[in-house]
Amino acid sequence: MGQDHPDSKLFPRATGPAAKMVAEHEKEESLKLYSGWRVLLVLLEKQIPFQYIEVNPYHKPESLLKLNPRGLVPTLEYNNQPLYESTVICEFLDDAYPTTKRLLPSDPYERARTRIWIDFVTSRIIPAFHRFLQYQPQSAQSEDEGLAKVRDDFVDKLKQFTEEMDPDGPFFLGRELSLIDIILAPWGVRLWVFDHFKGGLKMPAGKVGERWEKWLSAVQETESVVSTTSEKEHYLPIYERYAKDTAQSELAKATRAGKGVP
Ligand SMILES: N[C@@H](CCC(=O)N[C@@H](CS)C(=O)NCC(=O)O)C(=O)O
Repeated sequence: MGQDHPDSKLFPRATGPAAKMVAEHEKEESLKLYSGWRVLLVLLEKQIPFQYIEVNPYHKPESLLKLNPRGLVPTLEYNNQPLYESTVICEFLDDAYPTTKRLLPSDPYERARTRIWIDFVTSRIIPAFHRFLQYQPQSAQSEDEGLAKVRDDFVDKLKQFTEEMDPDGPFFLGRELSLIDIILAPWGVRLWVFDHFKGGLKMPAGKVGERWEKWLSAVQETESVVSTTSEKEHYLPIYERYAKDTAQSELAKATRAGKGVP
């Protein structure tokens, strides 16, 4: 896929704090990450040395396509071997580098429960996020009703996720950030897109709403998240294309076709 992809001209590089992080990880390392926010957070949290290779996923370099036939990021190169699928890579890194901070619980039941909620984020929350963001009213009446429906569906998914959290937190499993927080973080910290484009998220007040806000604040203040966030002004044109349902990423196309995450 070349320069002619409709989204290839969107600002393709990290900006602000994220640009600094990219610059700090340009040096050659045997472990190479081709973009991807979740995996980046895992690498930083676990203090694993890595080389960051920034790719424009809409203008895919040959080096990425050689490693990952799907041409998606994140893609990891580990001892000259490829790995892809963000949740698989995140779990792999926790297994392959066991001596630093563990991101999955050691208790088998809690590990399995975490995986249920990792799957919930991928199979339920992210598709609902995109159905809401890409929603286009068919008529003046459906503007309110249709939007309310996709909003409620998304909020309902966030509520279900929140109800599973440790009651005190602030993170999902308790005091420490773990993999399940990282899995949702990239979408959590970009919820402002709904205020900007879709009239707000409207998470309910009360116990669940408060617990959700506590989780979100803790994630937003986490050093690895802060240091990998780009400037809002550069996210806006990207998200405007989603909000108008004109984005041509695989995820945008899958959402339009009523499918899940690619
Ligand atoms: N299931 C994949 C999804 C990866 C994915 O959709 N990546 C996006 C960027 S976040 C991408 O590479 N998009 C390029 C495209 O749509 O062509 C994963 O979790 O790794």
